[in-house]
Amino acid sequence: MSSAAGSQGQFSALDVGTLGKRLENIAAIAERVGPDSSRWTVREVGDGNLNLVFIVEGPKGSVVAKQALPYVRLVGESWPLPLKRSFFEYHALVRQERRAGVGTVPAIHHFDEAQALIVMEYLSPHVILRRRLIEGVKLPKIGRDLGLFCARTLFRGSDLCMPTRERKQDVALFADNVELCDITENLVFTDPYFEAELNRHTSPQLDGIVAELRADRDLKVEAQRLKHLFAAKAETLLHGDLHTGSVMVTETDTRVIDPEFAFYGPIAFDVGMLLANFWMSFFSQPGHETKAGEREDMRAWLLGVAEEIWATFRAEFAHLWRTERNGILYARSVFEDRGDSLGAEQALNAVISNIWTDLLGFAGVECHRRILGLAHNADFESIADPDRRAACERPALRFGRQLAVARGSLHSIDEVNELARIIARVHTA
Ligand code: SR1
Ligand code: MG
Repeated sequence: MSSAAGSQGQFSALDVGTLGKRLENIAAIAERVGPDSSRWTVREVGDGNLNLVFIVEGPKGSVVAKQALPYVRLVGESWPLPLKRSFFEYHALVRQERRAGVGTVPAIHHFDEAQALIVMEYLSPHVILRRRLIEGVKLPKIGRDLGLFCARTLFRGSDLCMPTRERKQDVALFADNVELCDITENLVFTDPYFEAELNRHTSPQLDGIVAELRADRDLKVEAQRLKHLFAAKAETLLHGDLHTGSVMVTETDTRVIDPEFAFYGPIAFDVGMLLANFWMSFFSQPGHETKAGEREDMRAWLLGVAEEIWATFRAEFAHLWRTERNGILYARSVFEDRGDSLGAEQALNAVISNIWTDLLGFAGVECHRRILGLAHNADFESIADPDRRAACERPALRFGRQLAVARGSLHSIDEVNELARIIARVHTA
């Protein structure tokens, strides 16, 4: 695997005409795709908010090339964004593969820091998980795979497990991902709660509830407390943008992609973001029905996935707590080595309980920002009829408000799923 050392001069944005020449002399790529780039086919397929993504196919095989642009693609050159996000994505992928296992993220074939270019495994026939959920397709392994991914990456990247010198160096490395954190700090925690310039929502259908939420003092306070937590609790290396658009799937395989928002933050953030996207999918399903009630089964399945993610996360986190708790936190010298295994279990329960309460808050604000902010999600956006879309978005907003404000009194995933069902029934009209 080549690295930043193989960098090829000043940054220039690549296109389908120039990418082949850029890559053909890199042995790791030529071996996979074939030696002569004139025999390659290159397609630009990026539909995300930030980057260029190319599929490169040749006589021997295929790769994906992802290049960061010096601005936010969704908005344009008026919003500059540093290329170094590619560096953080590369380093996050390396750590995630080490912590969650080979085959949980795409394999990396080449990284060119100056060109902000990562060349990686072409995942095929994988598709973006969000797309499958919109189509109403159930994926049998998804809950377990994502629960394990979260537990393993988040536990093993924390002071519960890592040698603290190594972790502190890593905190310093990722602390420079300032601009991507700034996006989250503004778009997730702040902008939805006032009339920020880039906000939009389904209007006029949602005008009433939007005004109500923006005048809701308890909600605003909770959103700012959650932002405080996000900014101040450098607990573990996060993916940082773990939604259903950051996961590629087949029936039998699950890969987490796109960790360019990676930085050291609270364990609960990734899990909360992820669960919020399954709950939003639950609320969006009626908008994709061709006849009433058609997606009831899918909706029940989605709530079941939320349950499975949390159950798997908890069980794996507990397993790692008992077997890999070698960091500076909750030292064995205080508990097990003194014959106090019960003390270690009590501490585990306290840690899990904090993660649970915090993740509900993060899930709540994620539901809000995808409906009120700049970056909406396709679950709702692909419902063309605005009345129908608003009928799905409204209960999701109510649900998000309850998660953010009343999270301290929601004690189990069953209670939260029941809340989703009740709100869906009562607030759809
Ligand atoms: C300006 S970037 C908007 C959003 O896209 C990314 O996927 C993140 O979710 C970010 O918040
Ligand atoms: Mg992304």
